[in-house]
Amino acid sequence: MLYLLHGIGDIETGWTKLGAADVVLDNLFADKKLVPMIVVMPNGRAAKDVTQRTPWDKQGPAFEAFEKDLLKDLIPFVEKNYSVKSDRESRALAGLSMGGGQSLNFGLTNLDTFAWVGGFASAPNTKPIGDLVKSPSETTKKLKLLWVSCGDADFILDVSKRVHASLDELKVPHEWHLSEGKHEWPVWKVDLYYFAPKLFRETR
Ligand code: FER
Repeated sequence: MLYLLHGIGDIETGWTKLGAADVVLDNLFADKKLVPMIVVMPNGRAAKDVTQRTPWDKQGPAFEAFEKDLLKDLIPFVEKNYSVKSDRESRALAGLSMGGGQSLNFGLTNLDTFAWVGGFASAPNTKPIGDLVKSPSETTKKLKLLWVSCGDADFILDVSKRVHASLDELKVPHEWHLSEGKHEWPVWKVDLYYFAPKLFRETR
């Protein structure tokens, strides 16, 4: 199960309509590069009146509040209604920008729920790593993959750089990918292309 989250300008259709996630993943699967997986692409705003057209500085709380929806509502719903694996090592959480910040914020503080976490071009909603990694040894032990990536010309590259440097300082293993590009879909599609094949495999 991969829970894949969108950014501030998108809704739940962003990853397929603009990111062609279905096509990228189907092609990887056809090439035998992907462990079969089910991808859930929810709307990541938990607020009644906040949409992708709401000014950016007013959207933060809706993205933050989604943690409770994801953990207490969406994942239980999926696992109750569909025949899916429901152990932590069968759950991945990744996203782009605001969704990248959500993935790092929620993933790193819920290690009993997720073993695979990815932040693509994570936004300033990303909390300081000191808040997310209380025990570097536990994080290291429990995470199968921690992926941090960004385009080299992204206007919020400093967020990912800070995450990468902080994780290095704490000696928490992670994959750091600096790719070519701005804050744009071509970068995130490539992120998905390289991130997804790593999921749900033996790592050590
Ligand atoms: C910001 C810069 C970028 C910000 C949010 C973003 C809320 C998010 C971008 C995206 O999701 O694509 O200052 O503040």
